[in-house]
Amino acid sequence: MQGRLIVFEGVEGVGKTTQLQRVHGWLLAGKWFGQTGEMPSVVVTREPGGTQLGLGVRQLLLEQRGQELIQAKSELLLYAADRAQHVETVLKPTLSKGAIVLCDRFTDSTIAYQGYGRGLEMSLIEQLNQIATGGLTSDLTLWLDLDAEIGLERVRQRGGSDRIEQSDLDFHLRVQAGFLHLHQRYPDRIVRIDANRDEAAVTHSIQHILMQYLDRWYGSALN
Ligand code: T5A
Repeated sequence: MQGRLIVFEGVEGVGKTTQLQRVHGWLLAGKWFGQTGEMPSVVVTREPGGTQLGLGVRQLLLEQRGQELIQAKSELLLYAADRAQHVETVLKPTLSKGAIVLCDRFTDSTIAYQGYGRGLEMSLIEQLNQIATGGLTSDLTLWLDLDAEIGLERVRQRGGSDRIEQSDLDFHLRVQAGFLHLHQRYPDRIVRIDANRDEAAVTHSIQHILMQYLDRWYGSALN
């Protein structure tokens, strides 16, 4: 059976990584799955940086390097290169074995950040996403919705902002608007989660949504 790709998206500091780890633990504990049959394995990955090549690309993208500004098109192409490697060497093989893949960011980040944020042409981004993914899309994207300013404040409190986090507030507000538009365009694939609550409340909402999708996908195998 083909696996399922579940993606976590949102603005900076929205709590994706925290929630992805909680969901990982919950899925592994297996209470959602029935006693019969073999539970799918669960794999965690991320973009950028889900491969060896991707780790190098992630450094290039996120570290502040001297005075040279990375151009928007160069940035877009680096994300696409990271994704092409990730899809071919991690996502496709893992999904073909039937695993549930939890991925921190995917194609919708490129639309929100490089499209809405940087203002690059959407047709160019969609073309590159298509080339990098070969048409692979998420089965479910959990969009953690939080005011960009609150997310940036969380990042500040944690300490150590990266190159993209250091962009001005208007950029982050455009990214946030981008995620809202994507959710409105694909309401079944991109589900909104109110991330302006404590971690446990956010996890609870995610589990509620996930149960509906897991039921659709695995039906009678569920508890
Ligand atoms: N990017 C990525 C593009 O521009 N284009 C693309 O195509 C792709 C794929 C990647 C960067 O690249 C950009 C987007 C990003 O700028 P990243 O590391 O994946 O970098 O993304 P970040 O959003 O920067 O990851 P962060 O780790 O900073 O944020 P998370 O994962 O959303 O948040 P998390 O879980 O680490 O939590 C942040 C802080 O908030 C606290 C946590 O304890 C932590 O201190 N927190 C909460 N506080 C209060 N209430 C809650 N509910 C909380 N949940 C977490």
